[in-house]
Amino acid sequence: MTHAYRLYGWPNSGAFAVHVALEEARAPYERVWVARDEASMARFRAINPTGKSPALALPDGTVMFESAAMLVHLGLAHPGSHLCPPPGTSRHALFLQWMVFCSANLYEPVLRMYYPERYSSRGEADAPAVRERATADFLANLTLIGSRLAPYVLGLEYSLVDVYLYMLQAWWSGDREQLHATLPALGTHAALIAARPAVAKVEAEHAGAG
Ligand SMILES: N[C@@H](CCC(=O)N[C@@H](CS)C(=O)NCC(=O)O)C(=O)O
Repeated sequence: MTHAYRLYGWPNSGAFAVHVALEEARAPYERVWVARDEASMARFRAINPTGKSPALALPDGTVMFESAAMLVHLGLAHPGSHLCPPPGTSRHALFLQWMVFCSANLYEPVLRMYYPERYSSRGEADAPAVRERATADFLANLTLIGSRLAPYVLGLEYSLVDVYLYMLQAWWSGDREQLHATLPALGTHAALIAARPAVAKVEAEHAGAG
């Protein structure tokens, strides 16, 4: 019997990139949308103590949280799908660098943009200032990674860090067309990634559920 992965989360969250990775790997998986009511969240916290989306149960039952770690793991666990450079190579080192960069420097300001009241003891009172700073940080870090696109993050080699970047840039709270006009390489990158069948499939599924 083939044991499947089980991806938990909610639509249009960090589960998106992991969902694409499972599709790209052609791995057997089950997708579980978690409802946000108290009882469902209590059940989810028993699986994933952070209570954040996503969580990934591996085929042997091990449960992971942290989306970047899931993407690295899936890339390594499915070498035949060529979703990351071979481990131990300099290309893999750069893959790890950009995965951590995306998690620490793009996902992090996104959370400050969307949940600004959590980042000050004054709550809502400081939310506009927290959001403004987060937006500036997100844009600065997007500009840095955007300057390296040729056309993918790793040059001519597509990898799961492209899926991660695609998901994160889509969370820009401003005008996306304007963003791509300012950072044309990012616009080209987004169009390339959106055209991948796995991405289009997952995007339609999340749009239909969200
Ligand atoms: N570092 C975590 C962040 C996960 C995260 O914060 N996910 C968001 C959705 S994109 C979430 O669960 N938000 C709900 C909340 O914080 O209450 C990861 O990369 O998996």
